[in-house]
Amino acid sequence: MNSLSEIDWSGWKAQDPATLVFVFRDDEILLINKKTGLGKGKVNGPGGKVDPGETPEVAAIRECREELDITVSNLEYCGEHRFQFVDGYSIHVWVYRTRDFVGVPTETREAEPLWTRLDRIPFEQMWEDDKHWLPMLVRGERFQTRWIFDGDRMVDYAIETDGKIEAWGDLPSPGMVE
Ligand code: 8DG
Repeated sequence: MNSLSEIDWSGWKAQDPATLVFVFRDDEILLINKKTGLGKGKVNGPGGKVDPGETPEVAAIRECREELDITVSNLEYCGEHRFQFVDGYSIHVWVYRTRDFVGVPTETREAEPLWTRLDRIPFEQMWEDDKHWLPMLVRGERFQTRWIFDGDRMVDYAIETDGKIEAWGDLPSPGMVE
């Protein structure tokens, strides 16, 4: 499988539902060094699989508690990713952002917190797709995406946006570390 067109997306259902949360503070974004699970060793946002009976939003809040010991609120829906891996695994990820949280992000068994300047996001340490959509999330541009991955390698993708932008004001553009 090496192209999106080989998949019947209308009947596609992921094996796992999951979430990602991006917390903002001034011109910084809260990332993590992910220590367990899918994407272990990469930089990412907090998040994880949705448990049976949970909504994605409730799962997102729980994962921020479990991974960083913070309580997030006022989550803004940013979009959804549909990931199909060539080995058959699939995961559907609901993505949120917020500026509201209580507590100090603290290292746990699952994650080490990394407050990161928006112009210093380390895309080379992240999943290959993130550089395509994280700037959209920072701008407040909603997305619906589909990706094919062979392990860590991105094989094909499509990004749709409804053109609606929910801007938060003058945030710097995400940039690469030199
Ligand atoms: P476990 O139950 O398996 O131990 O852990 P979990 O914490 O519940 O789940 P997880 O393995 O951490 O879930 C995978 C996380 O990785 C989830 O937050 C979604 C996220 N994720 C992908 N693919 C990509 C990607 O390409 N980019 C980014 N930024 N995140 C991704 O699954």
